[in-house]
Amino acid sequence: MSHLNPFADVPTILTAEEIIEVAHNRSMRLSMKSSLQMSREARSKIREITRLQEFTKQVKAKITEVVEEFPSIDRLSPFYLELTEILIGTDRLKQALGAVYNCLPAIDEITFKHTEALKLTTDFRQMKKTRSAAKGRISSILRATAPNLDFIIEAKKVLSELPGVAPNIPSIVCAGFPNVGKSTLVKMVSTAEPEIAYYPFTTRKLIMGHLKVGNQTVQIVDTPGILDRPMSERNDIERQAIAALKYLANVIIFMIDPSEACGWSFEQQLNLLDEVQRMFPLNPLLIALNKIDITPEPQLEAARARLPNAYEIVAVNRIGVDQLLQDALEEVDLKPMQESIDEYVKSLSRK
Ligand SMILES: Nc1nc2c(ncn2[C@@H]2O[C@H](COP(=O)(O)OP(=O)(O)O)[C@@H](O)[C@H]2O)c(=O)[nH]1
Ligand SMILES: [Mg+2]
Repeated sequence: MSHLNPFADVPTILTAEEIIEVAHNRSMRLSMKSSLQMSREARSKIREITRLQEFTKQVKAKITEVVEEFPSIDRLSPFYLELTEILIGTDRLKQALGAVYNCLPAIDEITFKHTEALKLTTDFRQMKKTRSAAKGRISSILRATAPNLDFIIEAKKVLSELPGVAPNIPSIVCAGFPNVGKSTLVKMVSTAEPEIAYYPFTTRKLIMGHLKVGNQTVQIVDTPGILDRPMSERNDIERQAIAALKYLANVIIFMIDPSEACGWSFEQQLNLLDEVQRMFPLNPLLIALNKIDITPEPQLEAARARLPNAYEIVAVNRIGVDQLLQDALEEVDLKPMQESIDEYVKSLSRK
């Protein structure tokens, strides 16, 4: 799934010092084939010009690669855009990328001027000095933008660890307290072993399963540690990152264990349901009462009375599960999705 994350394929980005070192080594390793008839001066001149140009070529290639291989911020899908904003800051990131790119004209100019100077020099010691001076000045430009490169490197590291989600496949997100049966449901309905992806906070994971409902592929996402405890226990960044799930969740299935075997009271579970509903006011949400096989009748009756529209399922035995999924999928509005697919296809032809 990692290829679905637009940041996963960004090649390794070098620090300013690494770029300088690579470019230096390449330029000094050049072996010059020069004719024996050439004077020492002429040989020296060719050598120093070639070295300088190779140095510049390497530096520019590395810089250009950073900017061109980095996903265009403006074309990110809303899920990644919002997480980039929360975790990195899109303005700061754009500014860093722009600053790195803006080094190019100055580097060209230094190279041009020093190459012209080299052409006019007749003293071969002076040639070496001129070449060295040019490399020094280019290195200074790189060092001045080192904090930008470091920032981009860090951003890439953080963003490439985000889960890979397919923006155009309907997604069902499971929420509910620990042990209510979310993983059981996801494993039960997924056609293959669900994949695990890390969510912004190192200990949080998204578990992504895939299934077919009719002829439609759907992703189902289990969110251990994410939507399973009260929001009041969370810091701002965590809350925001969780809110980014609104772009992912075409439907939320909120699971409740009325048997309370999970270790949480029915009341506690209703409170979390309320919070999740307030957190995702626009996402359709279906409520599933799970473990009805072990729920005593009075408790089940009480749950039904409070949640008359809830589905009743036994995730371990797949009882009621297929109806729940079918109805969940009906909540997914496929039209906007088709529009975003069209938009994506159009953006490809604009590229
Ligand atoms: N009796 C019964 N046990 C269930 C059912 N669904 C899940 N469980 C059990 O509940 C426990 C917690 O389930 P799990 O899927 O890990 O919960 P999660 O923490 O929400 O992912 C496991 O021991 C499951 O086997 C069910 O429908 N009936
Ligand atoms: Mg689980």
